[in-house]
Amino acid sequence: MACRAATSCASAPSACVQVTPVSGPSTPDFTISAAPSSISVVVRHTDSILQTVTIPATATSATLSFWLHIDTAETTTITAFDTLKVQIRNTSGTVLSTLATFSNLNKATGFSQKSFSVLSFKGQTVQVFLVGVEDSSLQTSFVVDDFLLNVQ
Ligand SMILES: [Ca+2]
Repeated sequence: MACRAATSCASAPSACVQVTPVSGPSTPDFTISAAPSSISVVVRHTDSILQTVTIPATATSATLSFWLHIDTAETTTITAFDTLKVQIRNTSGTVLSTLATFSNLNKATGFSQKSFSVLSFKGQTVQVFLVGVEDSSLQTSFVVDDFLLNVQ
């Protein structure tokens, strides 16, 4: 992936300009700083997905659930280098609540189901927003599937 190529730029700075930023939201994917004697490259890879939903005002329960699998090349058991945030945002994109933050520390075999009450947003149209951020080395994959919003 792009991170690998950019990481190797430390030893071949001229190659850095060849790296094409991946698509993503407003935050820059690449920060490049140069000093007289060195060039350092920091790669920040951000991906996000969202789904806009309306939770009926008459709801008596509203549960968001999905399945999540995390695999990573990170070996630390202490530091969250790569994160996935599950958020509720308004339709302007302002974060109303961060329901959970997962990271490389949560790596596991197989999928597990996560669920959150979103009843407090009844009567509103909101975005279910997932944003994953990786640092410059060692990939982490946040794999999500089977989103459900169960309203009663
Ligand atoms: Ca990483």
